[in-house]
Amino acid sequence: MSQPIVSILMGSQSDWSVMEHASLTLNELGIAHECKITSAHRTPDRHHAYVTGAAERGIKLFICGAGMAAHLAGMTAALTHLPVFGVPLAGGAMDGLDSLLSTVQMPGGIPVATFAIGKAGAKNAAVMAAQTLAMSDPKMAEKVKAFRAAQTAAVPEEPTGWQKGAAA
Ligand code: RP5
Repeated sequence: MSQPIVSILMGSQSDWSVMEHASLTLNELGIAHECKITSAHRTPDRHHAYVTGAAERGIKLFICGAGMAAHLAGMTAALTHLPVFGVPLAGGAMDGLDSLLSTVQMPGGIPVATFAIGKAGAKNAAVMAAQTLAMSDPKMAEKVKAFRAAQTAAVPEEPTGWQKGAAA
């Protein structure tokens, strides 16, 4: 097992069903990563210790998913010089709009690159992680190109279920 270079953080076990799509996509791209539950609110000391020790263990960027008052990505960005990708998660009374605004509205100087709410955001954060790593890794660039080509090839020209030739 190679050394993890991407860290996927989430605020709760309840976030895993969405954040696993980031992990699955990193697996598809052959990127070693680790997944941890560290809550900005419920486990602040665990979060602080993990994030501040990550760079020296070889982590190159973070993907952080959280819902409701989603401070996980912002708190991570506050503690590290590494890039932080934020994934707002749905749930609660506002169905993800609360976490989108909590994640994206960072003060100047402490950026969080924020993705779509939910599964698409989790997947895209992983693809963007690969694209970011590919800037200094030609082998990773080839993996990203292969991933994109396979994705394109998997799109059918006609929808399954269409009754071709049926009278209007
Ligand atoms: C956030 O609160 C978590 O990221 C999660 O999305 C949300 C609810 O957490 P649970 O009450 O389900 O543990 O901190």
